[in-house]
Amino acid sequence: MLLYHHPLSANGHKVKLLLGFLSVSHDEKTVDVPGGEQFADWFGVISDLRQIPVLDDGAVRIRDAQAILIYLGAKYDPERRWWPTDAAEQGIIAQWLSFAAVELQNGINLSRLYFRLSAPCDIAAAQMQGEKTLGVLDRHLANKDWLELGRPTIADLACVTFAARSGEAKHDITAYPNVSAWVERVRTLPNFTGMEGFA
Ligand SMILES: N[C@@H](CCC(=O)N[C@@H](CS)C(=O)NCC(=O)O)C(=O)O
Repeated sequence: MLLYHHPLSANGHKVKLLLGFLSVSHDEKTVDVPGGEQFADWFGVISDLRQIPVLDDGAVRIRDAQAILIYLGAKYDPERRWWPTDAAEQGIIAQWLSFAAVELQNGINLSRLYFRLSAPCDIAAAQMQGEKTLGVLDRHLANKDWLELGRPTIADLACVTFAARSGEAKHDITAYPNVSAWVERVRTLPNFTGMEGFA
């Protein structure tokens, strides 16, 4: 199994979290996205979207962090704790996968890329979106340890790295105490895999 990623990628980190929690052995290849390596000819063969993360598991190659979380949770977790089999439980978890890919990506993650890598974006809109999503998470996590099902699932993994790195996006996570406590809860799970600023 080979994961294409970059150490600063929050989307890549989500996948590394689950690989670690499930103790799935794998190799990693860094794609120098800040340096533009995603536009190299060789990577176009790996991903037509030219984005990381991509997981190559021999018979299958999958792009998109959320899709990869589903695949790993279905294939490498025999107890199906991270990605359950029940339709209703899958539906409520999928809400958060979508929230991660749309609302969190277009808010906190865009702001991160703007402040860290000078990526062009409407920073005022991204910041407003970031505050909105942190508020949604904070209200949802009041009196809850985990996003759904009373235990950690791929819903938490899809969302938590963006929240943990929200300081880099110039959001004040201390204004969201339920989010701060949840980030810490994930960070202290056994076999947690860290990244810069979330270690
Ligand atoms: N929907 C994708 C988004 C992936 C994404 O935005 N990847 C970024 C790095 S975190 C990337 O590869 N950007 C390079 C580019 O778009 O040129 C996912 O959730 O994995």
